[in-house]
Amino acid sequence: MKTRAAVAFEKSKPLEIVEVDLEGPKAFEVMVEIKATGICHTDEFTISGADPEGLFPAIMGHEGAGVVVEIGAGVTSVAVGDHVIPLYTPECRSCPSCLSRKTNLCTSIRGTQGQGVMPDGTSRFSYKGQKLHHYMGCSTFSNYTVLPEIAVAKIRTDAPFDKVCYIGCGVTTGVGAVVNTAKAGPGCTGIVFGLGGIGLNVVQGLRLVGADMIIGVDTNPTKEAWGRTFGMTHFVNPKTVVGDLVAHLVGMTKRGADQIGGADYTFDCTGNVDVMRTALEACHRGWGESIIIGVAGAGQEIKTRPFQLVTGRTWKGTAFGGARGRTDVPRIVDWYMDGKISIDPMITHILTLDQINTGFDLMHKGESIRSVVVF
Ligand code: NAD
Ligand code: 022
Ligand code: ZN
Repeated sequence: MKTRAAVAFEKSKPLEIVEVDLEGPKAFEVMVEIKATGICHTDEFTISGADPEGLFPAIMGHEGAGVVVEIGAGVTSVAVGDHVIPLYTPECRSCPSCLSRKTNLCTSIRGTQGQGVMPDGTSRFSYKGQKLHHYMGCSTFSNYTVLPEIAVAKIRTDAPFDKVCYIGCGVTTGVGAVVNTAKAGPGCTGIVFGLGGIGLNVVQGLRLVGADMIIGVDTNPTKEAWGRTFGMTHFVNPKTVVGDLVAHLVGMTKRGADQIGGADYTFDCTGNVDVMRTALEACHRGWGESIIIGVAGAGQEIKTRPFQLVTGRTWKGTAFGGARGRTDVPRIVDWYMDGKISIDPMITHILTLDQINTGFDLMHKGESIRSVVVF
């Protein structure tokens, strides 16, 4: 069949909106009509050519929501008409990683996903006879896409596509980093570095678990109001701090008779390796945990003095907020529908597929939190 898609034909070129050919789902695959998709940094990272693993031509997009329109042989977990969110981190429930219960990084289709093809090694997309690559196993910048059955989460049918698509990446990453990776609880203190589309979701995750103090750190002063909307209690702009930023943050979080400062949990949501060091050193000696969410540029390295870890701080990282997609994503949709988390104000721009390149411009200018394309 034919479907409209935004295609990245070459690196660092604007996406072209064209009609592409899409083959139907093979065994254990499903075809999904994408109703809405968010535009995320990783799409931009790959399109720009900065991603050394980027493949072209390809159909990007990994933050979508839609409806199953066709199922391949052997598919049992979803049916035609089901509402789903595509998962760039699948959940097969049978590989060693899924069975370990220690990680959400399912390995069952990892190799082919990274090569931009379906698990059988072929692509379902083509344009004028030329193969197009899938992207992060999702390719949500297409009105119709094909995914492995294990890479879709079935969600309730009353959830609005143009909001819950954001649960496909940003919301789950931020909220999940707090709930799954940090396992933060009531009364904790947290520092969130970078109040963008991810950091604001970390802030609301901390509010959800009942944190006492939620400090937001951003070099852009307009982010203060954004942070407060989602539960941030204190704001720090590193540009206006006199002296050492770590000392300033530790000073703000002094508690107890010994007056040792530092947060229980800190989160890097910038992807900047210098910020990652600050985040580690701003967590509490003895038990503080610093969680890296931001994706740094290719070849970047992090550093700190070993003393920081010897004195009991823990450095962690998280992918997709540690969420097991098919299990956790439907619950996060419920949290949204029950008003436990909010999404609507973060979706600052709604675009048509033809306007998708504008979404990337808005991201560059820092004018958007999230732009969503509605098909
Ligand atoms: P964003 O651009 O919306 O937000 C980044 C924020 O950081 C901005 O508000 C910016 O002003 C602020 N910032 C930049 N430099 C800073 C500094 N030195 N100190 C303090 N603040 C600073 O980006 P986003 O959508 O929130 O994504 C953040 C990061 O998370 C990206 O690197 C993205 O690739 C990554 N990410 C990771 C995962 C994962 O699973 N680990 C998933 C999604 C996104
Ligand atoms: C999503 N991300 C950033 C912004 N939006 C993002 C990028 C990469 C990862 C997670 C989220 C990520 C962390 C660890 C891995 N990836 C490797 C997982 C593994 O090896 O099992 C990652 C993922 C998918 C892809 C590449 C890297 C891909 O499909 N190409 C989850
Ligand atoms: Zn993303």
